[in-house]
Amino acid sequence: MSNELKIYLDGQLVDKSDAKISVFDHGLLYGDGVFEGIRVYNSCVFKLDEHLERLEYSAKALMLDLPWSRQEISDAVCETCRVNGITDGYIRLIVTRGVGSLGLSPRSCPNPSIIIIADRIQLYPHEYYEKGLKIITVPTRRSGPAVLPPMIKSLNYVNNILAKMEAHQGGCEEAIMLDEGGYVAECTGDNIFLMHKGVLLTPPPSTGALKGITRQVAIDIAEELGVPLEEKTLTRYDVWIADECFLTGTAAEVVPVIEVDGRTIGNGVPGETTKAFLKRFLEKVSVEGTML
Ligand code: PXG
Repeated sequence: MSNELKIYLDGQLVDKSDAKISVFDHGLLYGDGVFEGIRVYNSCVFKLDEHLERLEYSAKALMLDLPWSRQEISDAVCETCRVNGITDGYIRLIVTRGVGSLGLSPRSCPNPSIIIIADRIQLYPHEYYEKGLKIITVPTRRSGPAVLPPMIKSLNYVNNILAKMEAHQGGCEEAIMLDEGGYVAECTGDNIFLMHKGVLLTPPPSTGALKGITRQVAIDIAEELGVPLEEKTLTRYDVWIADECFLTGTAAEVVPVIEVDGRTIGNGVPGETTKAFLKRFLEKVSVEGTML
């Protein structure tokens, strides 16, 4: 056995260098497929069931029949972590439409493929959490439910990649994407929260955002900490005048934002509520989850 990372590919654990899929896979040809980004903390997979439910919903929306039960996928995720000795890391679970002929139709793809990568996580620089992020609003809009429902976590991320590049061009690491109506949707890979006059605000996911698993954790924390929460349509103005702002996502966890579009948020340092949420989040991930 080599000491290479093992990748789960259609029921087999194969060396990273052998983990290859066909150039005729519609996941590659058309971005036809779904994925999840999941974290493992302290030998427990955080919110695994919630991620697998969202994967099932994304697949259902794309009429992609998953030939594996939730338990089978869950077991495969845990096994992939175990064989690689990943106790704290990042899991990328991908289901592609599978191999077919050229042409959009998924009818030529009888068998979806499943890929599970479990690797060590590249953590964001510590200073993001200490000092907070500066972000900007970018021109690329999040697609609305009439175009490509943003709740589907599909392999089509070019919309978000355009926004990410616009963020970089503006000297920022993250960007606010507006929905088709010009309201705040989310960031390129994170949901957004504001604190204003003691109330926590976040856009409803129905029109322009992914229903983030970490977003739901933040909502749970608000309840635990007794912070009133409103899911409300938000404008850039609401963001500019907020007392605090933070982003949530599996990769980013809970990240403070201290400047948006050149406007200082609050005092220009991570807010007290944001810090309390991050602390509670880190407590939760260290004790909850599916044991490997
Ligand atoms: N919005 C979008 C568009 C996302 O892709 C989130 C919000 C946050 O959702 P969760 O469920 O993670 O709280 C996401 C998640 C990556 C990566 O590799 C991206 C995500 C998650 C993990 C890793 O860039 N996106």
